[in-house]
Parts: sequence; C-alpha cells; structure tokens
Amino acid sequence: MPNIVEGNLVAVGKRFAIVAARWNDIFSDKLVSGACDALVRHGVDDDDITIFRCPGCFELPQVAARAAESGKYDAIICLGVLIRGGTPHFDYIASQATRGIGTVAQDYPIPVSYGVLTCDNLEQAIERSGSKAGNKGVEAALAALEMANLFEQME
Ligand code: DLZ
Repeated sequence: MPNIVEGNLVAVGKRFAIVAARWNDIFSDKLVSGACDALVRHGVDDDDITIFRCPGCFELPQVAARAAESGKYDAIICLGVLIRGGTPHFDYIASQATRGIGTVAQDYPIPVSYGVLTCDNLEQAIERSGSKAGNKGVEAALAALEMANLFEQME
C-alpha cells in the first residue's frame, strides 16, 4: 500500500484570514458568509476567523500577502467577484488578481485558496454565489482547511 498523506476537514484551533473584495458585494457577501459558515461547521471558532475587506479583486493579493506576512494565520482564503463589462478591464484585473494570488501562495509557507468568480454575466455570478452551481466561498474555505491540515502533516 502506498503511504498517502492528505488533509482532513477538521479544523479545531486553526486560524483563518478571509480576504474579500467589496466590488459586486451582493455576491461577494454571499461568498464570505458561505466561507465563514463552512469553517464554523467544521469546528473553527468564530474568533479564529478574521475578515479583511478590500476595494476590488485587484487588491486581493496585496492584502493576502500582508496577512501571510503577519504569521497570524494557518491559511488564507481569497474571495471576490469579477463580472465582465464592455471593455477589456475585466481581463486585466482577472489575470492580475489570479497571478498575484498564485504568487502569494508560492511565496509564503501557508496555504492560500482561490475563490474568485470570473463571470461573463450576472446570471453566472448568481449561480456560483449560493444557487445552482453552489457557493465558491464554501469551496475555497474547505480547500484552505484541507490544505492547512495537509501542511501540518508535512511538517
Ligand atoms: C475597476 C473594477 C471593475 C471594472 N470591475 C471589477 C469587478 O468586477 N470586480 C472587482 O472585484 N473589482 C472590479 N474593479 C475594481 C478593481 O479590482 C480595483 O479595485 C480598482 O481598479 C482600484 O485598484
């Protein structure tokens, strides 16, 4: 049998930072509440969750890097909602936010999860923030939780 190392979804005592963009807050608020709910239902204490709100997705990596640098958290969950408009702005912000979050994930020794919606329209945002395609905030929270436990086992 191979030796399998994997994280479980029990997170008692772990500390999480949620970094969330305020743009499109009717949707991003749903991602934040979904992420908090998922963490608490898996044993995380409310006091061990800190939510940082920033203006938009472009700012997510900057705040995530500071949170990682602080050493106060076992994992960081990045949340935001980008909705395509009539100009190429969406593509620039989406690629910078994604690249930046990836860079933070590689630069710091704690897991950083990616819960940024990149939607072509409002319907896609509705579907992914708590309706028929689930809630991507929940998924990002569970990924962070599993990864925090995996990293702990790899120490
Ligand atoms: C400018 C902008 C636009 C057009 N669209 C969004 C969006 O759909 N979602 C989002 O999170 N942020 C958006 N922003 C704001 C940028 O992310 C950023 O906050 C500003 O350009 C200021 O740096």
